[in-house]
Amino acid sequence: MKITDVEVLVTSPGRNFVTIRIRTDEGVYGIGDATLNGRELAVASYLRDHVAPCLIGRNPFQIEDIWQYLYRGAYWRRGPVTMTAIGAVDMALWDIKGKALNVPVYELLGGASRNGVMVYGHANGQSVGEAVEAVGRYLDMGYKAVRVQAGVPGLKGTYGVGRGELFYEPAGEGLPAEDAWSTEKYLATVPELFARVREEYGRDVHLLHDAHHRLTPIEAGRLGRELEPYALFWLEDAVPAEQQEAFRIVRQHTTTPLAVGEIFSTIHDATLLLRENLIDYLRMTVVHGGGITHLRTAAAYAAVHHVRTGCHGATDLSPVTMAAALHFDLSIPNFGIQEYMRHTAETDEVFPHAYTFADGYLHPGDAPGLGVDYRDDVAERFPYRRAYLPVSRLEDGTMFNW
Ligand code: GCO
Ligand code: MG
Repeated sequence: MKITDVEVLVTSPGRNFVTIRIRTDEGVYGIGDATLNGRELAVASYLRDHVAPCLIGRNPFQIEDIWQYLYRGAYWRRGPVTMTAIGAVDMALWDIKGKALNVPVYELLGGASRNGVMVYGHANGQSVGEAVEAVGRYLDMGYKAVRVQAGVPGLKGTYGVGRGELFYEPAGEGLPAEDAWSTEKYLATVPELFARVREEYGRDVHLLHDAHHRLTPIEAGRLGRELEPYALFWLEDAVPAEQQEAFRIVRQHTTTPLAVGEIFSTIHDATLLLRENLIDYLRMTVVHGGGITHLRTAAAYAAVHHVRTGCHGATDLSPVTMAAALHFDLSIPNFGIQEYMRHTAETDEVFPHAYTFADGYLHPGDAPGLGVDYRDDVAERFPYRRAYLPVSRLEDGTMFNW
């Protein structure tokens, strides 16, 4: 089998997605997600202008060799654009192999290690009261785990507070919106939020929270400690993770489990975190982490250090990534949890998929390959629109972390 054509497809059914479709001389094709939120066209060009010409004529079954070719062959290793592009190709190749051999991808990865993939949904509200109510709606839908975020009184546009009930979409059309931030105001709200949620719903539900890279190590230590009575499943992105050593301080101050990794592009972003047992969950996922091939390396390294996975699954990761993540999650030994933010109806129409939700669990389905398709006729109705994530400033105007 040989690769004959590589297409890079851009569509915006409510938000932008970049997709690669790799065709072969035997008629089998595979698709991969190449979406990098707010920088979509950089990856599209990387693939179209620099990667596609190198793939023509190659054997798509040589997934590892092609991965190494693109990673080592670029000379400029790592980085989100490069690793997202490699991730997209990798997903498409696993899809091709599964379809050609007529098995779902999880069978190629060693088979199912569990019956389903536990997911967490996103409950949020402008106020603590609204967020507490939103948790109830997720429990009614059968979720076993819920991430909870609430607006911070006095701040406009807090991270994690959505516009709709099931969808949270922070990217907006046009130039970046500006949010305001105050760590003091935020820290004064969060413990009360979790106290109220536990009071209302008891101990049986797993609760998660995302600090979205906003705290210093000592502030994160304090928040983690104040949340200990509410037994969180995890506190995510407590501090920006460029400096892995910072997690030593957080770890010394709290037993709240820590998760990080959605912006990591290779395992090299997490080696110290894992070696020193500074985290509990690694959040890398297939699209930004170099594909299924590299994520298996990352998960294996994490497993050695008692760390489980918790793959990123926000709306800016297309249904192709969701499917790839589910095949991966189902197969590995150290799976922890999977983030699940539902896509809009338009997105689901562009990407018909075999994965299904029941009783708090997702299953990738048993269609050959990844079990996701791409409908050009629908996608064409939604042309690309420039969109960015917001930026964030302190109340005095100082640029901060969004
Ligand atoms: C999450 C993430 C997202 C990111 C988004 C950026 O935990 O789901 O933090 O909300 O902000 O994926 O593109
Ligand atoms: Mg996050």
